[in-house]
Amino acid sequence: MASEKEAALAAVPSDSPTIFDKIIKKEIPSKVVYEDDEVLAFRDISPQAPTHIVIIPKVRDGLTGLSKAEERHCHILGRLLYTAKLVAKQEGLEEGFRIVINDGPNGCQSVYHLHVHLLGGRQMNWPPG
Ligand code: DGP
Repeated sequence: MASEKEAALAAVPSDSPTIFDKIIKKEIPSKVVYEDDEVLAFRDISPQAPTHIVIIPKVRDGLTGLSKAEERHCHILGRLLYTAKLVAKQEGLEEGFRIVINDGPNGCQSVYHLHVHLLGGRQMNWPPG
């Protein structure tokens, strides 16, 4: 399996449907930990921490990545972060957690459907790699 960095460098930024559309439609299985009308949160297939959850908007609406955000996206951006807080509590991450949004090739983004990574369950380092 390619490393996350290799996958990111091989990914072509585009507006085409992604694997996350299939996860939203339940066409492929995922371990969903939270779902509402706007947001879906599921366990990352390649966890980088004991708890690693991906939080996505169910409707992409042009948000292939954070760099494409416009004023109209402020509501869903807030929902994504608030969901991260809810899920962190649900997962018992009382000692803290990290939120990551990768953007573009330099940011190591491999799936062009905006998503928030929620990582926890271990001591993080700084600076990140
Ligand atoms: P990023 O590199 O920031 O674009 O993160 C994309 C994440 O999506 C990466 O950590 C792995 C995860 N991922 C990719 N495909 C699947 C999948 O089919 N199922 C699940 N659960 N996660 C996936």
